[in-house]
Amino acid sequence: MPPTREERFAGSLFGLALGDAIGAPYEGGPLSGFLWQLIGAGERGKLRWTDDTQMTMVLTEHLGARSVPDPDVLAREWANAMESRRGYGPGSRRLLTRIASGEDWRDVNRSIWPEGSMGNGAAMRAAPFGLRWSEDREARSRWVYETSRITHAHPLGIDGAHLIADAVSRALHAEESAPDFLEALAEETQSRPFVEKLRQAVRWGADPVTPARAAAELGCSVLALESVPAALYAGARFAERRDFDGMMRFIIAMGGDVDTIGAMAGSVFGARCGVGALPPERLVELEAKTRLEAAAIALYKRSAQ
Ligand code: AR6
Ligand code: MG
Repeated sequence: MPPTREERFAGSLFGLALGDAIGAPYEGGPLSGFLWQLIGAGERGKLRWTDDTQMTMVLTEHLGARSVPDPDVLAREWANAMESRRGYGPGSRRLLTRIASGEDWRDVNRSIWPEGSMGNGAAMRAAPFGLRWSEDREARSRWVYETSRITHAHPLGIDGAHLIADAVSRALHAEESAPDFLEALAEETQSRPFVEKLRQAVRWGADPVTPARAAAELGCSVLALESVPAALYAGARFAERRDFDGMMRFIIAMGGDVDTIGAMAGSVFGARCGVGALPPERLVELEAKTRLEAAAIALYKRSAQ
């Protein structure tokens, strides 16, 4: 039996949190992994997630509570929820600190780089838009844009977020092979640099390329242009086999921004396979499950209205 729509919503958000939490100790090499274990925020003894889940949870709650997002309110909610020991990107941390102290996001979002950030920080939190507006591309696209630029004004940062939202909404319905799924996303996106990366993965077809090759050809850094295609490839390939553990082993072996690639891939995996395909022994260890579940249910109800 294919998963219900409600199971897919929960699957996408829990898949994101699990991918993030399982990947976190591997991000940025052994030293930062060790530091995360030692001084990272979160509930001790649990599988602790990072900024990816933190921002996605706040966004999910925001979307569940209203018919359309309010970017000014959302910017303050993100800023107030920021815990610096959750592993935020350096640019985002600085911007959110300034927003928390009362500055308007429009005055700060290009203050570090003139074009804004092209990190993957907007893409990592874009899954809820794919769930909320899975049938309405225009609304999905509009709200991804209006909220991504709060912290990520660079076109590549925003394009990466569109792709993750589109991939999650497609995964809710599609039962395609990984190459067909990636090709459909390439056809939908207007962003040339992303199209090239996606087509690279499409050309591999059903070949099980190694993590080292995927990392070398797609990239796996904090830049959206690298980690978004890598996550879409891993998510699509392993969702076909309902193999979440295999997906995480592959992502850990690729290296780089492991937690965020895990989060993005996990959100696509969960939207396609449902919460029942996530490893139960890891799910019980996850921190803040009740809050995440409530947020998923509210978003589901809102999108069903
Ligand atoms: N020009 C040059 N370098 C850039 C530019 C630019 N326009 N934009 C970003 N970078 P940031 P994020 C580089 O700081 O995207 C966390 O682990 C620059 O080195 O905006 O929110 C999250 O979980 C910058 O510091 O953060 C994500 O995994 C970096 O890209 C990850 O970090 C990241 O951009 C990125 O989070
Ligand atoms: Mg990260």
